[in-house]
Amino acid sequence: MAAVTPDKVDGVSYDLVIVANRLPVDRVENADGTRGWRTSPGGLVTAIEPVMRANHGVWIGWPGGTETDLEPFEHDGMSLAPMTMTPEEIEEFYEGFSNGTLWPLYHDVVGKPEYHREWWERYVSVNERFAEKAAGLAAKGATVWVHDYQLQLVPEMLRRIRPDLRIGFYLHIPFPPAELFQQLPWRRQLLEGLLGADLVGFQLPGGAQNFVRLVRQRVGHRTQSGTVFLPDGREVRAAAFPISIDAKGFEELARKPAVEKRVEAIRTALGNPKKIFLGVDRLDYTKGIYARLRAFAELMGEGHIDVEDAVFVQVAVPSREQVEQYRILRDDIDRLVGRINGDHGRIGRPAIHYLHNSYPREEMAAFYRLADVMVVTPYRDGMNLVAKEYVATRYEDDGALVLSEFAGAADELRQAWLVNPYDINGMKAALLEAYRADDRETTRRMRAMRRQVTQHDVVAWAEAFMTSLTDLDGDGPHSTIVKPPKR
Ligand code: GDG
Repeated sequence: MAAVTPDKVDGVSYDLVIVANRLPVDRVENADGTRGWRTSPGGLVTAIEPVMRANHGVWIGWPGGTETDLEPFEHDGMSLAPMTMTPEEIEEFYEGFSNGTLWPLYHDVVGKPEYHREWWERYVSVNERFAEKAAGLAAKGATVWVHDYQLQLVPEMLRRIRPDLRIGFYLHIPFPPAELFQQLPWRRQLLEGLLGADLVGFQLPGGAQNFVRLVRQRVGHRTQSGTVFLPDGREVRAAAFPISIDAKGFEELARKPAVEKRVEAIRTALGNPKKIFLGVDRLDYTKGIYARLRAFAELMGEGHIDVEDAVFVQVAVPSREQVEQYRILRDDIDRLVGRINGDHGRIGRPAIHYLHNSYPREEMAAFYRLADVMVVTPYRDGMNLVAKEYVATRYEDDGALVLSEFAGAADELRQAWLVNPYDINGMKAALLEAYRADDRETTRRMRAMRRQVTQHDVVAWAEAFMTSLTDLDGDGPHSTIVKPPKR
């Protein structure tokens, strides 16, 4: 790996460096044919942007696509350093090792992980490029915050080049139990990659425990509760930092008159059903879309729910369409929706409104406001922000949430109707209960969940991680990370 002199690559150096697979912007084509950037919607940008601004930070990531002549640029007051990606890297690093190996393995092997040596080699080389880029942009003693499963080798690679840095890593998806993780032919390298960080953050305490146990068993380091003791005297902390959303922002959005108007327009277009069920997911096999639609259809078939009274709106956001498993899933769901509507729909009254599309944030808020029963039933999910967003928009303390026990969010949203997504009968019972629940019941539950989500928002999450990282004793002087002002 090339040696990089700190401080002066690209002429600028930064006290805070965010490293994530994706940049927080998407390419857009302006009306006059010129190309520009648009901040991508999402919790991570909302969380990290204030910390970036307060600290003269830079964000390193891939902007999507295969453009090669990308220079660092400023957007919306954020400094962004784009990483290029060749078609081979997209195929082997991104679609291959990240989404064909790690994603299914880390989600309880809900899909079958594939192990290919070429994919692994590409994962190593892309991680190396990210590490070198971060090494070049970080000021002396800077803090680097690396994100997610695509970049697990970066902490160790970065530390090798720049031992002066303070390095944090956060995993957005679950960290699997040892029994599954040990399938991975490169398990030791990944653990050692993560051990380059001073702090490794997980969604839930279980993830941190799985990691520490694996480090003890597979790498042989001494550990004590959440701390790993390395032979060179360095300590690595593993802990849980459940991610959240911009709860206030979502509520404000939901209260906009334009959104309220959209809610009424959509309700009318749906034929004013008494109750609306809603699912919003990336079209991913971990999200349990198929089973939930089947459960709903059976309730209709058995006469518990009438198509004149209720409708299910399922938004499935296109995702990873180049990956074979995702194409198969799409076909399966298309067929199922067709069958259910054929069996249970009437003229002008389909049982399921299926939307394979993505929408602006306002429209998302309108969907959430519209839903009497929100159905979030993943087989495994690191957190699931959709569940929290639904809660944030229900400012009248109404609406029912049916939530999988296997979503990280279930740890905090205890008052939801919690279900085991593998148990179709159990899911049917919960859907029916939520459908029939009276106002007192839904209000009692929603009020408690709203308290949780508003008090633990995404800014609190970022602050907790940063505070924990800066409080650790490191070697040598590190730059001070400033907390963003309170909203
Ligand atoms: C991973 C982990 C963890 C969706 N459709 C549209 C749209 N969205 C937004 C939602 C939400 C986000 O995308 C989806 O987040 P989730 O958490 O539900 O799921 P993943 O994408 O799988 O996220 C997950 C998360 O990382 C964060 O750590 O919670 O467990 O799997 O914010 O609102 N946004 C817009 N249009 C859409 O059509 N604007």
